[in-house]
Amino acid sequence: MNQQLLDWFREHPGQYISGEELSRRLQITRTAVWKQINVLRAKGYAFDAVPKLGYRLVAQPTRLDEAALLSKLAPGNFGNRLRIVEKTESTQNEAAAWAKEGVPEGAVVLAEEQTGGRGRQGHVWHSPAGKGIWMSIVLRPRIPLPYTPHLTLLGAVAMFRAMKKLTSAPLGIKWPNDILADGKKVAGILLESAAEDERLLYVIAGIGISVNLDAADFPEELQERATSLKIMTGREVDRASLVAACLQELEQLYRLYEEEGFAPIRTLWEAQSITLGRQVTIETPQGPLQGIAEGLDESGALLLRDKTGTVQKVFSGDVHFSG
Ligand code: BTX
Repeated sequence: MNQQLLDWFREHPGQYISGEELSRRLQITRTAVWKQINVLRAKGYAFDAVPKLGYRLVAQPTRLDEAALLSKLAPGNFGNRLRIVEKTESTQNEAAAWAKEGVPEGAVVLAEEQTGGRGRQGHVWHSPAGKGIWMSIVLRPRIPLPYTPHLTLLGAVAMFRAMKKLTSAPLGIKWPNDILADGKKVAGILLESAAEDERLLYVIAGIGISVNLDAADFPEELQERATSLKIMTGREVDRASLVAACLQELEQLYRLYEEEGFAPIRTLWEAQSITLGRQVTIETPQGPLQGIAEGLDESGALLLRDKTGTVQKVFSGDVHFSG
């Protein structure tokens, strides 16, 4: 039904088509026409609706095109094994299944839309169609299991650098894995790993970037907390270029980490952090902790100085700025 409706609009570019005519052509009620238009709007199509004239198709979503994306990547590197799916529950699941089949490091799964996108600790990651980067990368790091938090911080720096390259949005990294723009979340990274006998088998690095979402694309409860690159800069960003930049930055930092360990990553992370030097409250699994965030230790834990002067290591939690 969607397809027939779209075909009709594409055959009449720039023209208004009345609801009555559409209902006659497609043999559905006018209410059904209106519902179908809204389904298409949710997929990224934009329509003008003018009383008495009808509907006019004014914008179509740009699709992530495999050939276009591959042409932007350096040969033999991250992203050369690439799967782009229209809709999936979560690219994390697709990438994990692929990793179990033995796909090499650097394989990437991208989805136009996720129906069950997830963040840390069971959070929902809102992933509407055609406007974001929802991707998972298979990594096979040769590091001890307790070092995996390094990769979260490395991923955040890579995303930050890629987004900085292509946009003018005022970005900063919030510990451990968020990219904020003007205090609102614009991107996040989720690491999920599989291990056997303390040995890492693979890590799936999930990257979510709200690229071309408009304010109305976010559910009400996220309006205050989330934003997109388009909202921040007033411009659409080419998603294929941003995917390519993310993969390039990620691979470069990953090689640096393999060669020199965590120290250079830690310096890069600290330089872009908006968490350090601030008074924060951290909701940890063990309860809230308050203090001043002072830096990272060699494991990637956040060093928090409380009001008695004691420095604690925090391994996971949600940071809230309190001053
Ligand atoms: P997180 O747990 O740090 O952040 C989740 C929180 O971010 C939510 O509770 C909500 O407040 C906010 N949020 C949800 N959706 C969005 C959005 N689209 N833009 C901005 N803020 C949002 C962060 O988890 C890690 C997210 C990784 C998402 C990727 S997408 C590809 C891969 N597949 C998958 O299922 N997850 C990863």
